[in-house]
Amino acid sequence: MAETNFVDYVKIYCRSGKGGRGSMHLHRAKYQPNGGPDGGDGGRGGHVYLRGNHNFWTLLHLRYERHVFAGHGGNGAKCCSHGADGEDRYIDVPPGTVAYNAETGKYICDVAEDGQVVMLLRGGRGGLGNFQFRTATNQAPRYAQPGEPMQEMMVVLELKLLADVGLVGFPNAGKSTLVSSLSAARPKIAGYPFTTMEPSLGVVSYREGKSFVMADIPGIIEGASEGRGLGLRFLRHIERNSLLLFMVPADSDHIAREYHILLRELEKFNPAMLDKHRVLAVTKCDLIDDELKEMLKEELPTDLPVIYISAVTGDGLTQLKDMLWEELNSESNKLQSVSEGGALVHRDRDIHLLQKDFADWQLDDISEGDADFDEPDFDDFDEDQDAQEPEIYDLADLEVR
Ligand SMILES: Nc1nc2c(ncn2[C@@H]2O[C@H](COP(=O)(O)OP(=O)(O)OP(=O)(O)O)[C@@H](O)[C@H]2O)c(=O)[nH]1
Ligand SMILES: [Mg+2]
Repeated sequence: MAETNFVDYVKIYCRSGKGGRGSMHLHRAKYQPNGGPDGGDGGRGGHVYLRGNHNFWTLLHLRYERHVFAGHGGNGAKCCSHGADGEDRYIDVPPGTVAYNAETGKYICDVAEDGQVVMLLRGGRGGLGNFQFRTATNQAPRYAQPGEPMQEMMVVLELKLLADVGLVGFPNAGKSTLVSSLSAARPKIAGYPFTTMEPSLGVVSYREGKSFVMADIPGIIEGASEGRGLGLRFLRHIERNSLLLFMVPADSDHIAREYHILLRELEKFNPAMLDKHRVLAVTKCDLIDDELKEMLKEELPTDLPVIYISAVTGDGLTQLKDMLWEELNSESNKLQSVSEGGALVHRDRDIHLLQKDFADWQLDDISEGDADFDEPDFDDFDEDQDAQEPEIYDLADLEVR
């Protein structure tokens, strides 16, 4: 199968820069043999940031850029010269990206808006030069500080699409057909299960130029939480939505039972999904007559609004739009609008699942084709260091002396 361009899940290795070391230097010049300490401070190491950028739709650009290294800070030098700060690195991600620590599964941050910048790893601080340590009683300190070490982390970035309404249903429920009839999106539609393999968005226009976004995701089957079908991986794309539209075909055996199976699978994925507003659409109602519709009414769930629709004949689509718009704008839903991040509760990822997802991703890969990863020895890190190799101490040691 051709590889898809929709990449919503990547693992990258990030490393901030280490701080440059402070210089230990004593000034000497003509007629000034004991010029005093003049060793400058080291520069700070570069930070690694995540930055929301709406020009990106997926994480495809990060698929082949798996290592992000910020620059190291330059060392301090004589004449109180401050070392250069290391270059910061920005990882551009589409708004809606969430970062997790790949080794522990812990949630780190959420980049929900364009231009939002979040620091992922802090660069090491530069060490102080001996100029900073001069005192009345020690006028020629022969020590300087080393820079702080860098930080490194394996990060998993997950894209959670930003949409208002998420479609939930078994395969073949008619989800893609609904999106294509309500919006200009043209997802693939066919009469076999799992036609939709990757999520897509459609903008539904409503009255008076208003619109909302609908997310079509692959179908869910019973046991998806244990990995059946395409699993529940795609559910993260509707985690952020404030409204869920459940879709059950009219010709299914028992509508309420199917609805409860879907609900249970959502709960296993993230119990917070059940806090969202829900609407149930009984699809393909052109297949049944009015008499059967009346009979079916008895077996419908009663805890949410239900509507009969047919994407083929167009029955009920206007009422569905009205209903969705009303639910989206209801007072209780406004309290947890997407922009406020209230509709999403981030849970730490199960570390075993993360490891399984990236089983083929080895840390050894880093050494291949990445010369920078061979860590330079601290001493040959800066060649233009003063000719006289300084003795380096940590501040903690200094207090003991
Ligand atoms: N009669 C009738 N058939 C429909 C209707 N909506 C969809 N279908 C048919 O149902 C089949 C499945 O439709 P899809 O839209 O691909 O279903 P899906 O829920 O996106 O399925 P997956 O992508 O596999 O999860 C197609 O053959 C559609 O033509 C409807 O309102 N009436
Ligand atoms: Mg589909």
